[in-house]
Amino acid sequence: MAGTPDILLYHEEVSYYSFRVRMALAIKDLKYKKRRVNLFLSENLEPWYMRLNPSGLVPILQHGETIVCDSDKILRYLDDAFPETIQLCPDESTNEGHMCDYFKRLSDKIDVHTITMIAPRFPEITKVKPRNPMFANAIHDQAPELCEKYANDFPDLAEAYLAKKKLKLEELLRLEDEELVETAIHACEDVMTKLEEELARNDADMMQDKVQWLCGERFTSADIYWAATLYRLEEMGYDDRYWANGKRPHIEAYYEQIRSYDCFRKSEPSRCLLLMAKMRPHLPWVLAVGGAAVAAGVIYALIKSRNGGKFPSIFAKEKIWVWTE
Ligand SMILES: N[C@@H](CCC(=O)N[C@@H](CS)C(=O)NCC(=O)O)C(=O)O
Repeated sequence: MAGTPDILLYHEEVSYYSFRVRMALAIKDLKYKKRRVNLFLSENLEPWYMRLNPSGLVPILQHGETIVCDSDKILRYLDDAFPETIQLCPDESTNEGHMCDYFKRLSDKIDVHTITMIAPRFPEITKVKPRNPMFANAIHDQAPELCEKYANDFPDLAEAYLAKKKLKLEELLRLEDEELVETAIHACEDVMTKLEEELARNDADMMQDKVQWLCGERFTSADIYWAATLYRLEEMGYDDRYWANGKRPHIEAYYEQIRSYDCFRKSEPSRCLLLMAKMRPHLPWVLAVGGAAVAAGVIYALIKSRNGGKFPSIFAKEKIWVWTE
């Protein structure tokens, strides 16, 4: 593995933008350390993090003394800082560079935030069922108050906290915005149609035996953008609506190709975390059944030990499982 160990990625496992950066680091085969910033516990609002990135957003890449915020800037930085690694952002003056920019902007037309955080509240509009339940309560209604408190407690960060508080209040107001969800869902449909057309055109141009990515033979940052976008749409249950089962066969095939790319698999959010999130609503049942099983085990062991290592049969003639005290 190439690279330097003094790279530290502040990220959230399930964050869309963090996924982009993890993928870039995997493709570049760069060794790095990770520090999870738990957005579900508002760790990104803690002063130590706001000092690193006053916008309180993940991811951040720290390379030695250099701190880079924003996934797109990080991708570009990694190309510049490690020119010997696979380059992901082609020169903007080339045809490949134009295409890369075009596909990235196309992906950014999808309102991922609304689709992830707000749309699940309106299943009658989306007509889909999220596979990842983690986002259901991801917007904290306490966040504005927390920002206010931190603004008072840490005057050096007051400006950043008050700006964040304003954004968090706006975010809360959008929670009930049905129209916003309608717009996001339909805009996404249009973007998918456009992507399908572009991929069909690429397919027609495709040279035999050559893997075709969005901008040609090379995997670029445009593919990273789309890998993260299609993954998120799938997590939120939109694959059936937008591309699966032959609906948009070129997107289906392209996503299949992405999914089988080992750098994608290495960078996916932890399965264990997702499983835990899925189990969470059933936690009372899991605890009750688990607790009952443990209690039964203890009683069984106790009875056995009191009866010389044997568990009495319920058909036994004599009653042998008596307490000896
Ligand atoms: N433009 C930024 C966006 C980063 C972003 O929105 N991150 C989200 C997680 S996917 C976040 O940190 N949200 C926390 C918050 O809004 O307070 C990038 O590309 O890195």
